[in-house]
Amino acid sequence: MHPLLVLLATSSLTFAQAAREANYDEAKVGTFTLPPLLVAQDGSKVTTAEQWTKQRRAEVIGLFREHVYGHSPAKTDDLKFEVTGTKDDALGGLATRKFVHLTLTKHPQWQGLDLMLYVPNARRQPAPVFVGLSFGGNHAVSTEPDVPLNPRRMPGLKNGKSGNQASEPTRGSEASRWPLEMLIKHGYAVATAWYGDLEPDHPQGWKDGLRAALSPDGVNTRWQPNDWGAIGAWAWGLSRMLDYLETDPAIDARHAVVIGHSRLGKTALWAGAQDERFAITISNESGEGGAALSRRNFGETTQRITTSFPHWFCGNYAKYADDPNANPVDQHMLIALAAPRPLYIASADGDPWSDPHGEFLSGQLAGEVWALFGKAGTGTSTWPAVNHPVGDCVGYHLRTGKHDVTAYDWEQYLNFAERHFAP
Ligand code: GTR
Repeated sequence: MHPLLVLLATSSLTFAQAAREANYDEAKVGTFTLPPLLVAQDGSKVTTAEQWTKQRRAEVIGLFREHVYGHSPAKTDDLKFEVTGTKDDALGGLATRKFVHLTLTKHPQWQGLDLMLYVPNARRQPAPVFVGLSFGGNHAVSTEPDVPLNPRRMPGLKNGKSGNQASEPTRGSEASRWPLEMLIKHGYAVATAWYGDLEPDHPQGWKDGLRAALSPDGVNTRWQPNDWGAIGAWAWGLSRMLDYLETDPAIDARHAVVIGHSRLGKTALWAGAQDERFAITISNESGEGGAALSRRNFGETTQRITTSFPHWFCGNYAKYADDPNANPVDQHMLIALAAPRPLYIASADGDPWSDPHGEFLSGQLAGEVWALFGKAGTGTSTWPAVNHPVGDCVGYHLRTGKHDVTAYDWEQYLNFAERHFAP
């Protein structure tokens, strides 16, 4: 069985148990003190946008590197893009679809990433673009029969049973999360790739991904506690996708929106925090280790996530499993790293595991950094009712329904992007 399936199979029971046993009672959250966002490490108060930009921002990003996601390597100088297919009448003529194979020529151990790009044919100028990774691969995002199945080892379905290769029954299986036609009709391009191309999602996955390829010791690497984890590798890949998009004349890469759901929402937040070329960041139900405050004992906890998914983070993060209060950061500080660029946080009321209220609070508290730039964040300190989107530079909604990405979510993201990208 594929190691990912083994992981899921072996952890699902404990997982269900953990989910049942987690605290879902607001009255039992208790009190906690968050690390101050606007006090620099030398004790000085940060009161201007300039102080934030020149001093505090770098400190906060450094803390996240050291204690949560690890330090990622800089961009390498060997990125190669090869267009492997173009179809100018995709989606019934609405879009041009392109496949681009990204590799690192000096790091051939990494097999590379297959970027799938849909660009609206009706555009009069280069198109703004949503950039995000998928759980199931390009053939799962699109229903089009000529999108190649991912050739790599990945969880798939063969004759209705789990297999190690992608197969036809999984085609379009993630399409409801990627409403390509809707986005194309609104004038947006969509660039996506399978996250497993960057690193397969299991504790040993790094050996078959970017992290081993970029490390001098390859699969024999002994990771230091502040070295990057899988989220770091996935986020690094999003930046390389943007490197390609900057070279494509059909794309307006200055209007790139990085988006992700759940663990890939955590990834989008980390990518948007580090790479300021992303004009907007969107977190869809990213939960613990994403938008939700770690110090709030509600739903998933640092203890739980570092036990189930240790490979997502740097080793140091596990130090805070028993005491998130000892962590020098909390997630409102991650949200703040997007400022002054707009950022959107979405929660769902049927997804208490992600701590919707904690996700809102992060966004609301991060607003003090937007305020330094004379901009408003969520615009309210009251957690809004379901299906009532709020926010200026920090958008937020709590949708009805389960942990998923739905058309409702995308409608809000389109409104938000259109509002902020309007000339
Ligand atoms: C869960 C995990 C969450 C979230 C989710 C997902 O099992 O506990 O933090 O990331 O997976 O990515 O679907």
